[in-house]
Amino acid sequence: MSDMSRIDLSSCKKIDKNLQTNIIRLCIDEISYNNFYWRFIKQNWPAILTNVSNEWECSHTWISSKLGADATINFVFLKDKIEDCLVPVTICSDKSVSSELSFYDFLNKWEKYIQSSDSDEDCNFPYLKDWHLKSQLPYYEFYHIPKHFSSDWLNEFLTENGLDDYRFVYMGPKNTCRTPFHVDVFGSFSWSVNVYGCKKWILLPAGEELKLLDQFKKLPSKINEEALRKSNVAFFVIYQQKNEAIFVPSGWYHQVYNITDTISVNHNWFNAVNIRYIWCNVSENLRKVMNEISDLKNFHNFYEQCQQILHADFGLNICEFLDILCFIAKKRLFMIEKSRGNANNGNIQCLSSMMFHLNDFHICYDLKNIYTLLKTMTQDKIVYNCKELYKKCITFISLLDQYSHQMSESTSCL
Ligand SMILES: O=C(O)CCC(=O)C(=O)O
Ligand SMILES: [Fe+2]
Repeated sequence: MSDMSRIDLSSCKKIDKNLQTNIIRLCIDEISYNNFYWRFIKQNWPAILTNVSNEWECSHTWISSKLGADATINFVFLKDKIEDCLVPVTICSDKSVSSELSFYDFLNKWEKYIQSSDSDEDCNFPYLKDWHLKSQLPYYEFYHIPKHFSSDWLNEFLTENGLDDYRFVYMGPKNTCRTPFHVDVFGSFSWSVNVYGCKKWILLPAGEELKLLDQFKKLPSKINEEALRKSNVAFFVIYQQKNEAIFVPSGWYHQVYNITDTISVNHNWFNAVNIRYIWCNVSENLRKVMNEISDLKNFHNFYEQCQQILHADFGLNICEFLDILCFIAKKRLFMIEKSRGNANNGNIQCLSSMMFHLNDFHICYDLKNIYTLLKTMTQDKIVYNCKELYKKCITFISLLDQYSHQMSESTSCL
C-alpha cells in the first residue's frame, strides 16, 4: 500500500445499547475508525461494511465485467498472474477432509463445473480454503486491509517475523460446500470480504452454542435454522454480497455456505480488545494438555512437552503468546521514545506492518492493555512456576511502569 492512513482512536463514547440488537450494514466511508472500534470491535458485535473492495486490484482483474452481462471469474488472468502451485483444499462431504491440489487443476475443474451449469449440491467438489496467497506473493497488492480492521497484533507479529500468518484467500464453487460450524482459531476475530459472489452466514452470539452440546459435550459440525430454533438458540443469518466485509466477533460460532461461486479474502486477528480472551483460551488449553499427559509430570521436561503439544494442537503456546505481547509492546514503546521531545504530542507516529499510523491514544491504549494482562499473567500458577516466562513478564511490567505517566496522560481526541 503506498498511501499511509492515520488510525485515530480516542476515548470511548457512550454506546447506545439499542443499536446493538441487530446486524447493521454500513458503508465503509460512513463510519470512522474510532466509531467502528468502540461500537463493534470493543462491543464484540458483528457488522457488515459495504463498498470495501471496489477499488481492490483483484476486484478488477480476477473478475471480468462485460457491459450488460453478469460478472464472471477471469480464469485466464488468474493463470497468467499466479504460477501453478499446490493449494489447500477441503472436501466437505460428511467430515471435512483437507488436502492439496494444483491451483490450475482446481481452476480447470471449477471452470468445467460452471460450464456444466449443474446447480445441484456437490459435496465432493474441492473448496480452496486458507490459502496464504499474500505471503506467497508479498509484492502482489491484490487487496488492501480495510483500516477498520488494521489493529491486528497477530499478523503484525507474524509477518514482521517471517512466520506463517493468518491472511487467506478462499475460492468456493457454488452449492458445493459449507465451512462447518466452528469458532475461529484461538477465539480470534475474523474479517472476510467477498470479492465475488454471495455467502450465507449463520452466526451465534458467544455462549449460545452451549445449547447445542450433546450428551458427550460435543457440538454438531453442521447446523440449520430449524434445529437452532428448536433448541431456542439465538442466531443471525447474513447474506454477504460482493464488496462487503463481515466482522466476526471473538467466540461467535458460525457456519458459512457459498450461495454462488465465491472468492473472498479472510483474516484472523486479535488486538487490545480481545487479547485477554485469547489468553484465557491459550491457558485453558495448556491446562487441558497438562491433564492429558499428567502421568509424565515427573519428567524434567514435562513443561516443554506440554508447550510443544499446545503449539501443535492449538497453534499457539504460552511462550509464543508472550512473545507477541512483548513484540507489540516494544514497537509501541519505541515510537513513544522516538517522539519524546517532539512538540506535536497528539500525533505520535507508529507505523505498523500494515502501513497505518497509530495516534498516541491508540499506542497508549495498546500498552495499557498489555500492561494489565502481563500483571494478570504473573498471577497465573503456570506462569508463576516457569522462571523464564515469569521473568519476561516482570521485565516488561517494570519497563512499562516507566511509562505509566505517559499512558495515563494520553487523552487526545482527533
Ligand atoms: O468463507 C468461509 O467459508 C469461512 C470463513 C470463516 O469462517 C471466517 O472468515 O471466519
Ligand atoms: Fe470462521
